[in-house]
Amino acid sequence: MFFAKEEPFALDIEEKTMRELYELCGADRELLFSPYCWRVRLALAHKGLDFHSRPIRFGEKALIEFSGQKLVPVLVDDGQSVHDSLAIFAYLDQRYPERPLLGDGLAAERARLVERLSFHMVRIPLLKILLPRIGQVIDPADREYFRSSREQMLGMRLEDFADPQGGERLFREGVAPLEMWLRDQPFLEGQAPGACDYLLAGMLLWAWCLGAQPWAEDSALGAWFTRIRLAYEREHGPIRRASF
Ligand SMILES: N[C@@H](CCC(=O)N[C@@H](CS)C(=O)NCC(=O)O)C(=O)O
Repeated sequence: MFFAKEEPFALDIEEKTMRELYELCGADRELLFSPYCWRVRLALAHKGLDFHSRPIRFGEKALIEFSGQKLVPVLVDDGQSVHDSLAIFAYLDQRYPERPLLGDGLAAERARLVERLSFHMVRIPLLKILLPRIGQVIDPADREYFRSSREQMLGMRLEDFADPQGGERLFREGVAPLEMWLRDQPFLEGQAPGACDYLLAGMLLWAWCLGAQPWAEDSALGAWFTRIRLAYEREHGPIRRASF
């Protein structure tokens, strides 16, 4: 199991087939590059829960209409559909209480704060770096939708927002407090990883899958990320990475 000392749950075939994760993929269906979907993959690995992957492209969102909204990840577990990465963490804790992700109410609120902070300190800088790469890995049929939806979201042309060098600088500034934090302990949550680790590691996996790594391998953050990635890969095999 993923970092825990105990053995994984014994999952029978029936239980595995009941669980599905709808997640975003590129033209290459094995290239999964959504930070939010990676969070959920890491959370499922933490719980030792297996699932069937349902990779979907931007143009295939009709496949998640049943969830009543338009974003992935969507987890379907035991006939129940849950969307939004943090809501999925909460659902998993409630349904599978062993090896908590969020923990009690106060801890869950703290994770929400980390989510908000990581949105501005990590997601925006990474988006500046990754936008041109995303444009290249998605299905060509999705490019127009990607451009118009993101330009509307950002309020500017993609070319004006994308700035790989500026993004790297902003990223380094954004993660500086985390770098210091991780010099004192192996995980953001202490001696073992929890929701905050996965919320942030999902963001870094987004960059990593798209062939970018704006952190130094030998930094405390780099070592933390590699620990989480290798633990995941030991259980689930190598993560598909785009090369540019
Ligand atoms: N708050 C949501 C955000 C989910 C989200 O933004 N998903 C993106 C993929 S990274 C998506 O589905 N985009 C589809 C689209 O923009 O059409 C979460 O944490 O799960």
